[in-house]
Order: sequence, then C-alpha cells, then structure tokens
Amino acid sequence: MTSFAEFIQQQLGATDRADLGLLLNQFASACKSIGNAINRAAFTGASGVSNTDNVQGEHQKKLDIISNDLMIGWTQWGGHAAAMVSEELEAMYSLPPELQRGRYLLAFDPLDGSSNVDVNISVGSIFSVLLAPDQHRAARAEDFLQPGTQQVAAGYALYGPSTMLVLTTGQGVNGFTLDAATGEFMLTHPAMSIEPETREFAINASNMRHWETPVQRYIDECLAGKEGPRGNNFNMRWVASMVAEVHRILMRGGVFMYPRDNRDPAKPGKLRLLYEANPMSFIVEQAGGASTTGTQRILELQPDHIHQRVAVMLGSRHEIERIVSYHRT
Ligand code: AHM
Ligand code: MG
Repeated sequence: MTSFAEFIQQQLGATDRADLGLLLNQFASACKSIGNAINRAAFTGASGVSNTDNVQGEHQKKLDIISNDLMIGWTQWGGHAAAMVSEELEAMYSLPPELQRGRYLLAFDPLDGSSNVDVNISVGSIFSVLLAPDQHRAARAEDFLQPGTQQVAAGYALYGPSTMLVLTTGQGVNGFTLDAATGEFMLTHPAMSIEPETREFAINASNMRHWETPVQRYIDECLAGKEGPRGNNFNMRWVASMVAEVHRILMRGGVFMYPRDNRDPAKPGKLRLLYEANPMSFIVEQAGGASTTGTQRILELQPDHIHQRVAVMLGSRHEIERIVSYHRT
C-alpha cells in the first residue's frame, strides 16, 4: 500500500511543485496532531469552550484554538508558506521574521464543525493552497483574493470513526486513511469520484422558512417522494460538519446545501469562501461533481474579503444542474 508521503513524491516529486509536496506532508502532520488533540481532549482538559470569540463573532472552543495553533505550528517552519489565513484569526498571519518564507498562501479552517466536537460527532480540518502572486515581497491579505480556480491544492481531514485525509492537486481526488499502528496515512481510496445521480440531500431544514424560492422548490420536490414530480423517494442527512457531508457525498453521492436565505440580504450564506467553499468545491469538481452558489460556479467567484461568506450547493452533478436550472426560472 502506498503511503501519503510516497504518493505525493510520485505525483509532485519530479515536477516544479516538489516544494508543494513538502508542504502537503506538513499539512498531513498537522492533521495527525489535531486528530490526537481531539481524541485526548477529555483527558487533557481541552474540551469545552474558551472565553474568546473568533472574527465571525462565534464562541471559540478550546479545540478551535488548539487546532489553529497546531495548523500554524506544523506548516510555518518548513520554508514553503508565504502567509496564512485562518477561520480563527481576524487578520492574515505573517510568519515570524526568523523563519524562511516560501511561495504558497495557505487558507484553512483548522476545526470545521466544531459545534460537534464536544458531543463526539465527526469534525474535520479544511485547507486550500494558492501561489503568492509576487514572491519578492512580503505577502498581503489582498494576495489571497484569488478565484478558487487558482488553487494548486486543497484537502480535508475527517476525524471520524477513522481519521482520513482527502486531497487534490488538480489531478483527481485521492483518500488516505490513518493507520494508527504506524502513524502513516495510507492510500485507501484512490481516484474518488462522485455519482452524478443521487437520492440523498443534506440541508439544515430548521431554516426552511427563510429559504429562497428555488431552494424551497427543490427540497419540496424531494420531500414529495415517489408521488411528487421527481417520482422517487429521497433520503435526508445533516451532520452539521461540512467535512463529513462532503465525504459522504464522495463515497456515495448526494447534495449538500447551505444556501443564502431571506433573513439578512447582507449575509450571502454561512460558509466561508476561502477556506470552506473553495477547497471543497475544488475537491468536488475534481471528483466529477459540481459546486455552485445557485447562480454562479463557486470556483469562479472573485473574493473581496478574506472571511467572505457564500452560499454553497455541491455534490452529484445532475442534481446540482437541476438546482441551477431552478435558479434561472
Ligand atoms: P464552523 O466552521 O464554525 O464549524 O461552521 C461551519 C459548519 C459546517 O461544517 C456545517 O455545514 C455548518 O456549519 C453547520 O451549520 P448549522 O449549525 O447551521 O447546522
Ligand atoms: Mg468551518
């Protein structure tokens, strides 16, 4: 079986992106450490909330902060990172001056789905890698405002019944499972692909009364089942961890939606473009799925803020095409 390090070496070692391979190994180490911190939280006092809020005004969990520190700690020392943006940090993170800088901009959500962490339900980490536009000067926050099509790598770790790392460098999607006996991620899910058809959807239905008409129509038709216009029964799942939902979709198809709604026109959805929607959209598209706001391909959006939010609808291609068509009418 191929290890993550071997796989990366085979994919990037002989290219002009060998340094990206080294950076990706550091992400893998960070994810192992975060998984360990989650596993051991009940013993180490790392469960529960901290006394701080993040930039989104959300209460931080202690594990949010620990995961953020681990992600920065592992990825900053190897000489490949130029700067970082994290869900947990308001401003761009610049590397300490004594550390060597590289050419990659890292954006991450170190602990996604953290409302689930204290109830022992799957959570994850998400990361996106861009190239710094000008490597001769220090990186700036504006450098991160590149469309998702510019990503050179994206991945997530899923801390579930087993710990997995799923990665794309633009050459398909591959999944690795952590072998606890050796501490290595091993290639267990090569060339992952998303079924174009599905009868399973994921949406937080408690927001139903706020949805816009096309989303309401799509879900109504799914719920109408065999007797409705779709002529099929649909199943619903909602983990409230995007990583777990996207992973399920990679494994057996499905649609995940966190749409914008009518509550606050200034708030275009809940999820963040740079470190949630873009990396997940890159992975989903590389696996043959599709990803949209309802009206635009997510990967083509021009970001205007590092913590920008966006509506997200992704998964099985034929269903996403249907949802897009409902937004046109
Ligand atoms: P987080 O990054 O603060 O954990 O928020 C993102 C998460 C996603 O993983 C998940 O899809 C969504 O928020 C769940 O939202 P809700 O609590 O509305 O169900
Ligand atoms: Mg998140």
